[in-house]
Amino acid sequence: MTKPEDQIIYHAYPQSPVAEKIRVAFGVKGLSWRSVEIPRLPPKPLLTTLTGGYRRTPVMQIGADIYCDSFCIIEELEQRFPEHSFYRTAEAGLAQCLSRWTDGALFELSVKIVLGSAGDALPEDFAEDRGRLYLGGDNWAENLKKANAQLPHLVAQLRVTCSWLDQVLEDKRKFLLGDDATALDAQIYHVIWFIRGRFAGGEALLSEFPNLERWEKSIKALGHGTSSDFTAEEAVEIAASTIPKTKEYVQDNDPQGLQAGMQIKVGPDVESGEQFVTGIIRYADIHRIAITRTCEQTGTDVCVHFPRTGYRIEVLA
Ligand SMILES: N[C@@H](CCC(=O)N[C@@H](CS)C(=O)NCC(=O)O)C(=O)O
Repeated sequence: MTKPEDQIIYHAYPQSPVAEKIRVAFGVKGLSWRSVEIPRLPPKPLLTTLTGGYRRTPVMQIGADIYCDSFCIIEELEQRFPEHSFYRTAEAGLAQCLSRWTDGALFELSVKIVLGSAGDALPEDFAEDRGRLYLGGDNWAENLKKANAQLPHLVAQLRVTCSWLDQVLEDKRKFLLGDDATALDAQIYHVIWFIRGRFAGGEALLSEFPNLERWEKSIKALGHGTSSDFTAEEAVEIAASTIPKTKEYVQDNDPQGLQAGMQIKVGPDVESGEQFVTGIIRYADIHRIAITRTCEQTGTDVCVHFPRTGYRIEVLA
């Protein structure tokens, strides 16, 4: 049986599309995980006490190591559980490049369609929070109206991507890169899942693409691995009862001059005004930055991991 400090603890909420990306990734590898349901809106005190302020969804925890961002989570899952690799073809690097586009432009387009089509029907606090995150900070209300007015244009943009995917799947392959599911399936599927589930015109849009719909069924059939519920308090308790397992290492030639022991802050490289997380560098390489910080609630150390891609690091001391 897996020891408590080695269990995957997954902090997310059911409606989150990025959380669905990782649930599918769990399915690809057939993993078991503990599910902590977090609030959809801040404050999320039992999450941010672990992350140091990072508030996005999802976050994965294993013991006292905390993994922020779905990109970092997928990378960590691949390292810890290499069986049923997320990368079945020689084009792994190309798939990573593509995943940056799905996480950025494609996801943002789908958010605009979902928020824009819901318009005034969105609860005010939710509209403002997500508007600030995805629709340009202080200009969110104006941009939400714009998304509503431009809905046909936005849908026309997404329809192009759907047709590209449909074309890839035309030869009856089960998944995007062949008959085995890879990370790229999860990285694209969550956007389609979001559009089908949350955009009123989603079903009609997707019904134009029979190969894409068949692929959706194959992904659904993979499932989400095996999950069991866990409370946020239990998760914090696990972090407090162990120590971070990440080794201390900083790769040479870091372009930002990063060195072990430096105090830095790190956060999403976007203009959304999100809180950065402060800590001491424990691990840094081309792909990953991990910092040690003390959890306010327990007074014990956690190690918080972020991908380098899409994240900004500022050296404090
Ligand atoms: N680049 C991040 C994006 C995460 C993201 O934007 N998630 C959405 C949920 S789908 C979110 O955090 N929304 C605000 C929240 O949950 O508080 C990742 O891949 O994990």
